[in-house]
Amino acid sequence: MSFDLRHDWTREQVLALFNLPFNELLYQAASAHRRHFNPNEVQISTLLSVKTGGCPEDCSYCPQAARYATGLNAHKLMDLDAVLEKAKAAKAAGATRFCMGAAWRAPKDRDVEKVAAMIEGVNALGLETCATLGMLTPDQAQRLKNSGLAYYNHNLDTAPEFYDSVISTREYDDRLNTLEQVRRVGMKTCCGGIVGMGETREHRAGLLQTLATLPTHPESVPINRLVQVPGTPLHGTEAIDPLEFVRTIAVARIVMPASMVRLSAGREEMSDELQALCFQAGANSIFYGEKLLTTGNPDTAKDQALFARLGLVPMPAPERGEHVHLDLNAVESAA
Ligand code: SAM
Ligand code: DTB
Ligand code: SF4
Repeated sequence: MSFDLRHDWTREQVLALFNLPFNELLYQAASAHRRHFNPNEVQISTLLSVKTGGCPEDCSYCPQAARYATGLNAHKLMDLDAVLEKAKAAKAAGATRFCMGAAWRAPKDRDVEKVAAMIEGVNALGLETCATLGMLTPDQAQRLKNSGLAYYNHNLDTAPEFYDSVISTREYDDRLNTLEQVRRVGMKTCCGGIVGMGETREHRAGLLQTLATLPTHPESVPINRLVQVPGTPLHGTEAIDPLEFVRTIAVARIVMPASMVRLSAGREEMSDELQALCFQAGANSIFYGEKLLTTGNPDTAKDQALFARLGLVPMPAPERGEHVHLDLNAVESAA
């Protein structure tokens, strides 16, 4: 085990990292990044909402909660063939991981059967698979593992002490329990949170400390910047200072140095310069494609231009060792 892989971070130590002078923090984060990764490679994931809206939960950031009038068109679980068409397109565009999201509190067993077929189909295309379906029973976790699911995304979202002001229909411990079921059957965890929900720096430190003291660090750590959707209770929240967002990425990189830190939701509102700072701070994964689940994401051409400007290249899929290709030639002149 690498000397910097620790599971004993205290809240004070994580907060002390947040409080470092910006340049020192970025230097430490960039150093940790280089110890574990090629700093010029970025892992590319594409998201698909396979079941949209109509969710019974009250997550106050989420446009898919049925109780908030967000104008979203709900959609039942997609057909297998339609999902595989989207997965093929994602692969052709250069993604190595395909993440299927469903607006469920928890799936029914018959839903899991249908998603298992999607996972088998996506795996057969040569993509890494990820799913985010809500809370899982032990048997459901095992069924997904048996279908070949590599990653399960289930976020802690925020610090334990801020959680109750964001969600009331599900406990923090429920989330920890689902993560335990996922680990127990040998799937990798994708687990992070959202910033910009009105939380304090202490809360951000609390989220990262909780993640970094799980029995194993989540292999992927999505850091989402709240996408403010009209109709959700968090619409109108004061936006997080962009440099504080960069600090959050940097601290995530230092405390979970061998994990993929994903610059997730919120990129559409970020400048190239802010994203470049996030990559400098150790972010090494993005969602690629015009849509997240229900909200927008930068156009692929814009991301290709950003990669070309920064000399970033897509990270090959680990276990397959395939080299992926984003067509950067078309945009080289923009660099
Ligand atoms: N329903 C399942 C669940 O909650 O676990 C899976 C889908 S849910 C949409 C996945 C994650 O998306 C949430 O945990 C949250 O972190 C993120 N998310 C949802 N709405 C968001 C928003 N407006 N801005 C940023 N992240 C958001
Ligand atoms: C994660 O942490 N972020 C993604 C993924 N996991 C499933 C979802 C972001 C959703 C943003 C709001 C939307 O598009 O609905
Ligand atoms: Fe439902 Fe997931 Fe949205 Fe919460 S985050 S309302 S559980 S879709």
